[in-house]
Amino acid sequence: MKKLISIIVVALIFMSCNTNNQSDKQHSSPLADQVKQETLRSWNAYKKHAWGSDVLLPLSKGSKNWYEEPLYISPIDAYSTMRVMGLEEEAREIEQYVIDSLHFNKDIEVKVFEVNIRVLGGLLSMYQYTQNEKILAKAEDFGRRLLPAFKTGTGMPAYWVNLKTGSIRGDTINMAEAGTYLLEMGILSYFTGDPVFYQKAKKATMAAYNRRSEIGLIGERMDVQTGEWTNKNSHICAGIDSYYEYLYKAWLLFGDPDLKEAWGKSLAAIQKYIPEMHDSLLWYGRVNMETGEHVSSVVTLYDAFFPALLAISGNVEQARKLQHTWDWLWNQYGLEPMAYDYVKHQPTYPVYDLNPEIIESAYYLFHFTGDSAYFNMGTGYWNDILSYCKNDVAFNAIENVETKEKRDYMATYFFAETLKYFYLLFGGNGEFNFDDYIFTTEAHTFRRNLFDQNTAARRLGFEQKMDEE
Ligand code: DMJ
Repeated sequence: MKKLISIIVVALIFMSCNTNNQSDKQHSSPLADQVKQETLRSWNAYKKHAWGSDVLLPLSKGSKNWYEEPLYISPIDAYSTMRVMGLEEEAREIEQYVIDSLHFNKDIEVKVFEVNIRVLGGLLSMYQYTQNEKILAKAEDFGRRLLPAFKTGTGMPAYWVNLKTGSIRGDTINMAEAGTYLLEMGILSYFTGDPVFYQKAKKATMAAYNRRSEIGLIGERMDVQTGEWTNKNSHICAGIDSYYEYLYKAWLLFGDPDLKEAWGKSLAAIQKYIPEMHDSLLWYGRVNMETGEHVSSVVTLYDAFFPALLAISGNVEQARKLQHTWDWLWNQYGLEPMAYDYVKHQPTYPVYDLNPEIIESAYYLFHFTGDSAYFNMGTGYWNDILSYCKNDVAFNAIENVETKEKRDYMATYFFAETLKYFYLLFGGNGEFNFDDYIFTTEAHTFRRNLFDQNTAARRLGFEQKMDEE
C-alpha cells in the first residue's frame, strides 16, 4: 500500500510538470535528483572502501578484483554515467587516475567479452567526452591487447586472452561472447583510423551469422576453432542477446549494409519461431535452431533488453507487449530472478544482481511512446531497489528474490547502466536527447553525430552499397 501511494504521488508530481510529451527535454522529476544523490553516495563508498580495485563489496565494506591485478573496472564503467549526471569532479578524478596509474601490460588472463564492453567501451566513451589523446592511447593499447584473441579457426575470439603475452585459452564460447565487439571495436577504428579492430569484430560476428541454420537461426555456443555448434538452442536470452543488439546498433551508427541485412534476416527468423503466448503473456523462450521447435521455457532477466531493441528498431507494439511480461515478472517478487521458467512458474536461479535491462526498456519505451506507464514502472523498480538493495554505504545484490537474502556484491554495471537508465528515465539532465546518442550494451553513451557514415566506411573498411539511403 505504501508503495502504491508513493507511486501515485510521484506520478502526480510528474504529470503536473508534463503533458505526456515524447521529448526527453521536457520532463524531470525529483526522482532524478534522488538517483544522482544515490550514485554519489555509492561512488563515495567505492572510494572509501575499494579505491583502485575493480568492485566494491558493499556489505563487508571491502573490495574485490576480477583478476590477480586490478583493471579499475568500476570507475571506468562509471565514467559515462558521471558525465551524463553532470558529476564533473568525480569524472575528472577517474580520468586522472586512468592517465597516471593505469597500465595494461599485466600478466593476467582476462575475459575478452567482459573487458571489451566495460573497459574498452568505458575508455572510448571517456575519450569522446574529454578528447584527451592520452585516453585514446590507453584505449588503443587495450584494444590491441585484445586482438590476439581473434586469431582462431573461425575468427571468433577465444574466451580468455593474456594482456601481456597475448596467449589465448577457451575454445567454446557463446554467441554474445562472439558477437559483441562491433560498437567498441568500430568506434576504436573510427577514432584511430585503423580498420583492424572493426574488421576483427565483423569477422567474428559474421562467423556466427554465416553458420545460421536453413531457417535463419543461430545456436548458442560454438567451438571457435572448428566452427561446430556445441549448443543448438536458439533464443534472444543471455548467451546470445547482445549479438543481436550489436547487429542493429552498429548498423545504425556506421551504416555498414552487411549488418543491416544480417539484422533484417535474423529478426525475421526470431519473430517467426521464438515468441509464444503463455497464460496470456508474451514470452521469448528457446527453440532448436534447425527445426524451430520449442525446447525450453527458461528465460533470464537479461532478456528484458529485448523490448528496448524492438522499440528502437521500429517494433514498438511488440516491445510494449514484451515489457508488460517483464513488468509482470518483476512484480511477482518485487525484483527479478536471474532465471525463470514461465511454464513451471518458478525461478530456476533466484539471484538479482542489480541488473539494468528492464529499466533500460522502460526508458526506451517511455521515449518512443511518451506513455507515463513506463515512467511509473521505473518508479516502482526504483522503490523496490531502495527497499531491498540499499544498504548503509551503497547497494547490494540479492541472493534470492523470494527471501530477499542479501549478497555482498555491487556489479560494475550498476554504475554504468542501472543508475544511468533510472536517471535518464526520470528526466535528469535536460540537455540529454535520446536520439542524439547510441548506448552500447554496457550503456556507454556515444554521440551519433560524431560518426559520419562515409568516413566510417573508409576508416572501418567496409563497402557502402550504392542503393543505401
Ligand atoms: C551488462 O554487463 C551488459 O549489459 C551485458 O550485455 C549483459 N548484461 C549485463 C548487465 O546485466
